Amino acid sequence: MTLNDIDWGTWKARDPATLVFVIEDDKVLLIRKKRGLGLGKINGPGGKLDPGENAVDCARRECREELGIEVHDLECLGEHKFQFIDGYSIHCWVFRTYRYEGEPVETEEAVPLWTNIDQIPYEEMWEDDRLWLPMVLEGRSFSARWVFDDDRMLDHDIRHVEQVIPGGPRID
Ligand code: 8DG
Repeated sequence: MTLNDIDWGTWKARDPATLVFVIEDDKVLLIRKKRGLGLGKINGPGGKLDPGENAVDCARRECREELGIEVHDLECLGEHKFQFIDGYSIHCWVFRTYRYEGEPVETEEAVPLWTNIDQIPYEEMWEDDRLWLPMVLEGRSFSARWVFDDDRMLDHDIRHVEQVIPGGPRID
């Protein structure tokens, strides 16, 4: 299966979701995920939108639930359309911020990992992350489409865009 096998004009994800990258000095706040999709991998905090919730509210809630921090001034820099060949799909908005309150703590969902921006452990992350996380860290906006077989990347396309509009309230 490739990107061309999908009708992107009518594509709608099963689940809308978010990812957040908090930056402080030369470090970015990553997590080791203890449950959910991508269990065991290193990622940014984030997760699926709840019914009625918009992407910004979801991003803030996930940072609170996974790490116990309050994030502010979220800047939406990227959008991912992930299609898995088993039929699952997820539409993920990616945020960056330099402002947060509290100290990240381990929770039932995640272990916090302050990571040097030049030592990001891509080998322990989703296969696609090395292709777009540098853009987030540099503040370049993008829109990307991906085809995955489980956690194996089959096809992809990344475009630079002027602006990314975060997803509105989830309606189930
Ligand atoms: P749960 O624990 O209640 O089941 O779920 P959740 O916390 O609401 O959601 P989740 O399973 O953690 O949501 C999946 C997260 O994984 C979401 O933040 C988007 C993210 N994600 C993918 N694919 C990829 C990928 O290829 N790279 C990165 N970095 N993140 C990804 O779904």
